[in-house]
Amino acid sequence: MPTTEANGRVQLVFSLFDADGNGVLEADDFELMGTRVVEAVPEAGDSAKTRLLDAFRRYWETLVRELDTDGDGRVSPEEFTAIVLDPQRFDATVDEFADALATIGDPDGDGFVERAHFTALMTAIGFRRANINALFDAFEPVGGDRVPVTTWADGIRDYYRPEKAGIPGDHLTADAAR
Ligand SMILES: [Ca+2]
Ligand SMILES: [Ca+2]
Repeated sequence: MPTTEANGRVQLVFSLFDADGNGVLEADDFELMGTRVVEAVPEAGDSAKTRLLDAFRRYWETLVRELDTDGDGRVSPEEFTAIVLDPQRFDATVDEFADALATIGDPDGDGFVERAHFTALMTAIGFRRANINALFDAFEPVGGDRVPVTTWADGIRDYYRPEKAGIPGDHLTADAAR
């Protein structure tokens, strides 16, 4: 069974990805989200942008494939949670997504994500500013207020791990943060 924290983490993602707020995820939600997130770092290279758009599409395609239903192209919160918190079904997808998202946050390619880029990307996804700052701080930024790309990518992978609790990613679901 996933931890309470893991359920909370992915339920939050569901609510953010449901960009039109109709209670189910559809292909359009992912196109909307992908476009919005890519625009958050205008100076990123085209290959990084394409890679992230592809990662969002694969995220959606994995959901549809794993659902194995009549293919109405709609994913409910329950279906979403069951898939993304099952590493056997979702590991490869989240792996690619994590690397693509963290990499676009490093447009100058020095291996580090600056807070401004991190904040722009996470705001585009829909997370709240206080939670974003708390997460960045939990990654223990180094000189210049930046975190290694790999730290963020690993943090995203952890976010989807069903057995994890008390991780930096839990700062995103904390209501107390202001
Ligand atoms: Ca929707
Ligand atoms: Ca950088």
